[in-house]
Amino acid sequence: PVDVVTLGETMALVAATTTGSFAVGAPARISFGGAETNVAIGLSRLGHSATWIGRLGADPLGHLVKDALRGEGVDVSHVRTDTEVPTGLMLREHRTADRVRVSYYRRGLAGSRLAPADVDTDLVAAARVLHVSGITPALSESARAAVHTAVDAARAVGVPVSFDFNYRAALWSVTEAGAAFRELVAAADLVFAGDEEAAMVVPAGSVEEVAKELAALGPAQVVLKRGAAGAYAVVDGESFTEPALAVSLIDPVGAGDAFVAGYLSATLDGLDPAQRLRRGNVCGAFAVSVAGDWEGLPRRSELATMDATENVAR
Ligand code: ADP
Ligand code: KDG
Repeated sequence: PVDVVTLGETMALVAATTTGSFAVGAPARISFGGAETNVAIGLSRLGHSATWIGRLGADPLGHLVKDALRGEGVDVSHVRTDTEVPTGLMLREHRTADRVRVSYYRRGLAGSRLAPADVDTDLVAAARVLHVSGITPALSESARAAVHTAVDAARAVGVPVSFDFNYRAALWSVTEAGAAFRELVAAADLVFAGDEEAAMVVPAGSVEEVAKELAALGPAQVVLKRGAAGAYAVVDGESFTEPALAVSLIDPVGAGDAFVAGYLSATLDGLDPAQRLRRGNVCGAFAVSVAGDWEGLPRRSELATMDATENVAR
């Protein structure tokens, strides 16, 4: 049995490596990203086993994603190749030094065709944790149904469900997403959200109030990811807060997924809530100070490097 099962959409990525509009001949980096595979890679690097369920096209980008995930040690044996449509793609322009613009080519493409039949419910039922995000239910009716198939399979046998809001405004409205998120919060044991995301489901208020309101919907653990302010959690009615680490911000994309990987890793290791938040913050710090959605994620042996007071270790 696997430690963590997750499902969702992963797309290829073409990211400009200089600032300005896309132009002929401009340099770019080819990679890929997806909230759930970012989490799976983070867990794998920390020594846990992770299976990702998703669809990729039968094309060079599909091969790129699958090969890279396999190289990262993520189990891709449940990935389905969709021969009818291509793999989705994200284009990321560094429009100015401070403004990044992402264009998505995903609607109707392989990842969004995820369906209930793709979910091996026996696999989910044998896992230690099921992790889902709020991106998947926004992709299509079948993807939304796949999430519920996995969540129901986990709940039926008491496998803890982890849910990260991950609201994407390009995919659906706050109202639509809010209703879907509310249902998933009620079904989850562990919920991750940003302050603003949380306010899509419960009345806006202080961090403490918002976390408590979310916990009142059911989950035993509610974690609020707060960027450079670190993270706050309510675990079994008790509050915990941990500051972020002081690092240079290079690329904020993927920080939340890194945090989730760290928090889940510490949970699987049986660590206490403060240590879970701490490992989440360390992984988030690695993610934001390296370019790429997941490339900066730490291996277990590297976790302590964030404690070093010297910049160079030799
Ligand atoms: P999301 O990517 O979901 O919006 P956040 O921006 O809250 O998530 O970041 C997730 C975590 O990453 C934070 O809780 C924190 O641990 C870490 N993090 C984010 N931004 C910074 C930063 N500027 N400095 C240090 N750590 C950060
Ligand atoms: O959380 C980071 C992900 O969002 C990113 O890697 C790509 O899944 C993605 C998206 O929808 O933006």
